[in-house]
Amino acid sequence: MGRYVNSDPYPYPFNGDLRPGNTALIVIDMQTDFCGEGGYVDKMGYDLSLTRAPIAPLQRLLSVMRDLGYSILHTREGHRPDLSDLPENKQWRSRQIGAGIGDPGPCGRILVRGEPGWEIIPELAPLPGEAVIDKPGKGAFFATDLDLLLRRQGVQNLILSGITTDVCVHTTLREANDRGYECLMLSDCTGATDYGNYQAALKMIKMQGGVFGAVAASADLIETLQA
Ligand code: C5J
Repeated sequence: MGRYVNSDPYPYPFNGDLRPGNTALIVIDMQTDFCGEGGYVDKMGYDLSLTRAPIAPLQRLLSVMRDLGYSILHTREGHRPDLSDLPENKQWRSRQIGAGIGDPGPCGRILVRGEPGWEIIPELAPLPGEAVIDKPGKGAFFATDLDLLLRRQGVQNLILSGITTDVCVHTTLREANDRGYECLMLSDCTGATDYGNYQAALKMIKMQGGVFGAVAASADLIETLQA
């Protein structure tokens, strides 16, 4: 029997074992720096509507998954105020496009922990008890305790959302895939600074029979969870 989501290129999860005890939603980097006015992405000159697109679908999904008792985790990309965990080349590259990590901006120092721009946007604020993973890099598994938390909870299925699809979400997806997690990317709950990259990032997941997992719309996930 099993429970499956109507997803592409195969019904998710591969084994039909989808339940609160083994499934978590991770909401990646929904911070002002990535989708708010005056933040890092705004300073680089990108169209904020692309990275804000997932907000409303995520609000609906969070409400459903919280009610059904699914595990929810959030991540924040950011660096220590003394920048001791900021690779020199990462800072140099960000300065090339006029949004230097650690430099002052309209939302405080860019991508620095504790600054207003680094906070998760209020629309998607974590609830008490939901884990928040602070990460210095793109991937949420690098230099964090995410894997430990997921394994302690018995999570096998990881549902990915957040921004940006082609950078932090994809890096996390790839890290999760290599660790054996069964991954689902939600197409309407993620966004990128470049629409072509967003489309390509989703396409990459589905190639080779689902080389990184599967892709679904949140409505299809919700339909399965509520059935
Ligand atoms: C980036 C992210 N784009 N959250 N970070 O630097 O995708």
